[in-house]
Amino acid sequence: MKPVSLTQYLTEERRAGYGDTDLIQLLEIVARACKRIAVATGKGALGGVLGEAGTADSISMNIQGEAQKKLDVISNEILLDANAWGGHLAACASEEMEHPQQIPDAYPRGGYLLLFDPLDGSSNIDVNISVGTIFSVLKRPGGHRGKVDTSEFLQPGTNQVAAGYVVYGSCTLLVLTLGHGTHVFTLDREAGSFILTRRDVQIPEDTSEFAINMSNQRFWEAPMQRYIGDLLAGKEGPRGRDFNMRWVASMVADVHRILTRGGIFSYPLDSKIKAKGGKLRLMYEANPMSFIVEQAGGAASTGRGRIMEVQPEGLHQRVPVILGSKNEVKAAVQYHTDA
Ligand code: AHM
Ligand code: MG
Repeated sequence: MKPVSLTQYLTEERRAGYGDTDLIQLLEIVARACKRIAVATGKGALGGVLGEAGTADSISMNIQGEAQKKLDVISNEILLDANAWGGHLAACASEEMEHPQQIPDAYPRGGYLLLFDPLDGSSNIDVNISVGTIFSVLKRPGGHRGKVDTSEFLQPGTNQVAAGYVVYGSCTLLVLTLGHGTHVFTLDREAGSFILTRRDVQIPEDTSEFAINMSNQRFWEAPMQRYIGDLLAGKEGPRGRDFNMRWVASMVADVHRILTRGGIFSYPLDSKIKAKGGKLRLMYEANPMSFIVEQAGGAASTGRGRIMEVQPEGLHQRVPVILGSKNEVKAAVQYHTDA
């Protein structure tokens, strides 16, 4: 079979009625920007991209109160620059910036809103472990013109028209959904184009593998303590089988493993982060990943409800996350319901 490029795939999607020309152009521009991030990431120490942003005396902090890595800043700038001029966007919002970035007055303003975590898994940059970019696309609410207000971004995940992530790993992968199936594209580094390598990914419904940061165990709420306790009890416990554990600490890599062979991923609420509402960000991480996982036959919940139905109250809102193989997510949620 002839290889299908991202451009061909998107063109065929548009012909089939999924997405318009502006959305297709927007996704192509995001993919192109991610290729530049892949190049920057791949240079490592040779490109001077490792380490913290800012100076030794004053490390640069983002709106989340986290120290920014050089590659966080570079990736954010690449995505902003690439998306400024196309005429398909009304504004961008980024995990790294307090307020949305308006489209410069020199360019036309379009009807879409783009949200992204420019470099997910920042703590893994300097140790050569996979990192990634996560993005989500919404439509600007009808009737709005001029500068975009933050409130226009505050739409539930069910409103997403597209979402994706790119993993900068041993190979560079783009995983994308436009709302009918989740598809994987691999970057052909010689040709410089993304090629469709898995159509309609299906996450196995059952799994014996979980991903969670176990060092937080004593801080979790009771239902999560009980659920993971039962997994750890293995064959002799109530689940009657042994479970394996993985934790990359790059959500893109952990979710990609689940897309490939199944599994459950969780970053639950714990007493250290309770005031913040969770660790992962609803708009930049939880919603796009939930859309991708649901479109691959998986499930995504806060433990109390479907992530994509959470009504956002702030751009940088955080939520507890449980996602992956459908039946296992259901089992984990049941512990919360019982409580
Ligand atoms: P980041 O966007 O600042 O990199 O933070 C998100 C990351 C996720 O990729 C990952 O699942 C989680 O934080 C890891 O957290 P921890 O270091 O607490 O295990
Ligand atoms: Mg992140």
